[in-house]
Formats: sequence, structure tokens, C-alpha cells
Amino acid sequence: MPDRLTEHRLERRSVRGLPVLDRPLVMGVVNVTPDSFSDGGRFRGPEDAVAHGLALLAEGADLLDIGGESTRPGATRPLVSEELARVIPVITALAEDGALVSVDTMRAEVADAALDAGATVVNDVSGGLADPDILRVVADRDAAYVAMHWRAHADTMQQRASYADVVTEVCEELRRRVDAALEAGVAPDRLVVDPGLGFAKTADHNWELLRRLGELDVLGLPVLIGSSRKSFLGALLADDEGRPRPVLDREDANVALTTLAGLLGVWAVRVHEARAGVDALKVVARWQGRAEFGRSGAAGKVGEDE
Ligand code: PMM
Repeated sequence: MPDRLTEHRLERRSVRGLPVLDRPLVMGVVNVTPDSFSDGGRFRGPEDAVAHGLALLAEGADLLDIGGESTRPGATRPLVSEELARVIPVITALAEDGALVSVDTMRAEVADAALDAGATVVNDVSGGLADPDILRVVADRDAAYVAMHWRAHADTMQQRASYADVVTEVCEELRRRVDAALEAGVAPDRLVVDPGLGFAKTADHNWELLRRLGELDVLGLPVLIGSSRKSFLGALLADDEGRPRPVLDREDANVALTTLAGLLGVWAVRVHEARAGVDALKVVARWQGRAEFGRSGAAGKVGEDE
């Protein structure tokens, strides 16, 4: 009997201009926000955020995702000027240091300024729904683009967590976002999709998406997932009184999840701590016979997809 876990796998795909390794890429999160659920307020000034980004790179992260807007359920939106003031100095400094940078934004204006400051990837959790102009910016600049599945802003998104079949609907809704991006002129070989774990989704929805992750292959694009520190892991690991496991104590479970996602063929994982995830993905690559002994990861870099 075929193994349900690996029966449906994602084909290994790459993104033009981004590294091609023998394992999925690891995107390290640098949230420059006063209120992110996972690390909000930890990096008060740009110096702290830059130092954290450099530490993630030292741990083995392949690219850094810099965000200035919290998407925690119930969060209120910052002004554009606030978001710019938070992310641009950090992107500038990290890009000058040679880091590969992604900007986590839903706003065209912020994406444009971030690309000017040295970002290479636009990670848009709204997949172009929050500010459709962002697709034109990405197209004009030939940037790489992550289109995440999204239904509404953080203040109302959990009211939209209703699906007849979450995997089918997420695929259909992502397909429409991909079509909109292509119509705006975004290059097909610069596109990535993300099922948006926790965005208008209950814990059960997230687990169903993970269990059937291989079905996202119908979109024919690289897949990124972001599970790190999210509340469905806190609920899974709740104590006997039902209290969720604290945010910073969910890392081991996330490494298990990263391992399984690597086995299923994701293109990249978005994580708050890089080292354990990189290690796990090296194990997967070696297990599957893709990595030479001791050479998985940066040292085993296969090349850039130009
Ligand atoms: N999750 C968050 C923010 N940005 N981007 C992508 N592509 N995928 C995600 O799952 C995702 C994201 C929320 O988590 P955070 O507050 O820890 O950044």
C-alpha cells in the first residue's frame, strides 16, 4: 500500500534568480513590529533587527523576510509611513551586508521602496488582494513574488475561516491570485505560492492543508510554508489544563513540521529560528540521497537559477 504521507509529493521547483540547493530554502523572519504575535517588540530599533538578521544568516538562513506590519489576528494596521520607517533601514543595512532579502508587505508603496533598498523578493500575505498595485510593482521590477492565501485583514480574518473543503478552496483561490499576478505581468518563473497557515484558518484547516500539501502541486509552482510559532502548534502542545504551549516553546514541534514539509518537497520554509530547521532539511536531503555527506546547504550549493 502506498504511503499516504509521500503518495502526493510536490515536484521540486526553483525560482529564477534565487539559490538552488539540494534542500528547501530557509527564510528567516525579522519582524520589525511592536506587536507581532511571535516576536513583536523584541527588535525595537533597526540595529537590533539587523543584528538579529545577521544572527539568522549565521545559523544558516538562506534569505531574510523583513516585515513591518503585524498580521496577528485582531491587529490594527500601521500607517504606510510607519511601515516604511520600520523596514527600509533594516533592508538597506542587510542588503548592503550581502543578505538576500524579502519584504513582508501587502503595500505597493512599501514593496517599491523595499526593492529600491535592495530586496529581491516581495512576500505578500494578501496575494495582491489588499493592494492590487503591488502586482504591477513586482512585474515592473521583475521581482520574485510570494502569493499567500488570504481572505481578509487581521481584524476580521478569523470570521472567514469557513470552508467546505479547505484544500480545494485554497488551491482555487490561490489560482486566481496567480492568474492576477500573471495578468499584471509578473514572470511565471518568479512566482511562489503559500497556503497561508493560520490566515482565515482554524487549527483543523491548517492540519488538513499540511496533510494534503502535495495537492498544491496542481498550481505548478514552488510552495512556501510558514508554520513557525503559530497557535495551532501551541494548541497541539497544550498542557493538561488546556493552556497553549507558550510561543517561544513551540520550536521543536516546528522542526518536526519542517522535516515533514521537506520530505513533501516544499520550496522553502519561513522560520523564526534557522539552525534546527536547516539541520532537519539537511537530514532529509541526505536521507533522500540528494546531499553528499557533509555538503548539504550553503557548502553544497548547487547554483542559482538564472
Ligand atoms: N505568516 C506570518 C507573516 N508572514 N508570510 C508568508 N509567506 N507565510 C506565512 O505563513 C506568514 C507570512 C505571520 O507570522 P509572524 O507574525 O511570525 O511573522
